[in-house]
Parts: sequence; structure tokens; C-alpha cells
Amino acid sequence: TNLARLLNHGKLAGTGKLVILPVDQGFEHGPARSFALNPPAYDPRYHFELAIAAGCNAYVAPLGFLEAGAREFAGDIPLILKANNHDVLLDEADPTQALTGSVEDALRLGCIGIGFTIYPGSAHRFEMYQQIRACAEEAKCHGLVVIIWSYARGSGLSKVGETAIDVIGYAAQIAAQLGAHIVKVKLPNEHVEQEAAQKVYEKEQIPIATLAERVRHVVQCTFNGRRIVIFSGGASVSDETLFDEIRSIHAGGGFGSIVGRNSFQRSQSDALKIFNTIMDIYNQPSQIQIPVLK
Ligand code: FBP
Repeated sequence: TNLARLLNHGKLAGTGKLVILPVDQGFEHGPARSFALNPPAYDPRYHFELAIAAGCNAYVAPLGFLEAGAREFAGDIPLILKANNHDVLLDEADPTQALTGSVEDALRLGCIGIGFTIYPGSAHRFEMYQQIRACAEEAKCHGLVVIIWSYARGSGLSKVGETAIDVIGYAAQIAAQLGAHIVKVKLPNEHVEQEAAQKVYEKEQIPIATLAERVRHVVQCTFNGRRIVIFSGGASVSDETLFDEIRSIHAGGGFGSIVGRNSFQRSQSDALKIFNTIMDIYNQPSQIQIPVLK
């Protein structure tokens, strides 16, 4: 029911596509880096209003931001509690995440789901997998949607390898195997990080030259489209670069986007235009047929 509420809310309701506003960057990157470009964004209520006015499927934030607006905007938009977080006050080779919210908090705030980040590639990855397993079990007992941000990073990977096509496909698979209803990954690049994978990509001639082909491959890696996989917006880029990426996600059979900095770091009117165009792109018929098992 909560997954249906998510898919049936906002401008993309009923299309099977999703656009979500995530605002955990104040915690993850720091407040000035996140909000100084558009100072009204320091106010938690700003983001509720933006997500509602833009017609997003949902708004996701850590406990504090949700508590600061959940009463005023109750029922106006599906909410997702980002239940773990990380900061950048310590430079570390192998990052991990702390639990910063609970299933109990999500229920109290009327959320439809819980979000977690895992860092495949970090020496601490197994602790995060175990942490998420326990929280996801509890969340599902209460009918909450489970969304996993599967962000590969850590001493196991090179910098370019964090978004290598084989690594993103693997990260998506791990999140799906951990029982996520929705998997969130970064956009994959053309590099193949692992030697064993490189041989398979070459031998099987897996097409990964264009972004749309890589998105398609990530969808395959996420149970061949039987789990919802969405892609993160990333640091602010030009409007055209962003729209090209969205077109590629759509052409590759991706289910949507989670766009934070590319929206709230612009003025509210520009952010609304950005969301409008993104949703228009996702509203068009998709060119690609992802094979689905009957
Ligand atoms: P953006 O659209 O701003 O990239 O937000 C998506 C997101 O997943 C946020 O939820 C999170 O804060 C951020 O990306 C993490 O970015 P980083 O790669 O720096 O950890």
C-alpha cells in the first residue's frame, strides 16, 4: 500500500516513474556547502514546499528536517525517513553510516518508507548490510517501503571505480538482494573496475558505450527490472547536462531520479522549472523494452 501511495502521488502518478526530492546533504556534506547557494534552503519547511509544489512522488530527509515540518505539511506528500547518515568531518578511507532514525520514528511521522545508505567497497560494508537487514525486517513488518542508497566507495575501489559500470551493477544487485523495494545508485561510467568482470564484459560483448546502455545494464542487474532502480542527481550541473542524463536514464529503462542539489541549490522558480522538465521527460513513452519474465 505504501509503495502504491508513492507511485500514485504527484505529477508522475500512475506512470511507474518516480522523482523524489532528497535533502540529507546538510548532514552528509555540511550546511554551508549545501544551502549557501540558495539561503532559503536552510529552512526545513522550504524543502517540503518545494517537493509539494514540484509534484514530486516523495520527500526524503533525516529525522530533524522531517520533524521540523511533518506537522505543518502532514498528508501533503509521501515522506521517507533517511534512517542512517554519515558526515564529512573526518577524512576516512573506509566510510560507514550511523543509525540516526528508527522505524518507530518513521511510523510516528507518518512516513511511507525508510531509506538507508550502504557503501559496498568499504571495509565496514558488512556491518552496514547487517544493520540494514535488521531495520528492513522491522520496517517491512509495518508495511514500510525500504529504499537503499547503494553508493560504492572505500579502500576496495579506485576513484573512477566508484561509479564503474560493473561496480554500479554489483551495488544495485547487493541492494536488491538485501530486500530493497527501491534501489538508488549513481550514474555509471564506462570503466570496468574488476578484472574478472572485464573479461565477461568483453567476451559477452555487453553494450556499455552509451549512458542509456549502461542504465539498461544496471536495470538488468536489479533483477531485470523486477525491482525499482532510480538514479541520483549528483552535484549541480548545467540544465542541459542534467536533462541529457535524464533522457538517457529514461531511454535505458530506469525508473526515475532522486534530485537534490540540482534543484534546491537553484532559486525556487528555477528548481520548479527543472523538476517540470524532468517530469515531462519521464512522462514520454519509453523507447526501450526491458525483457520481463512472464
Ligand atoms: P543529490 O541529487 O544532491 O546528489 O542527492 C542525492 C544523494 O543521494 C543525497 O541523498 C545524498 O546526500 C547525496 O546524494 C550523497 O552524495 P555523496 O556522493 O557526496 O555521498
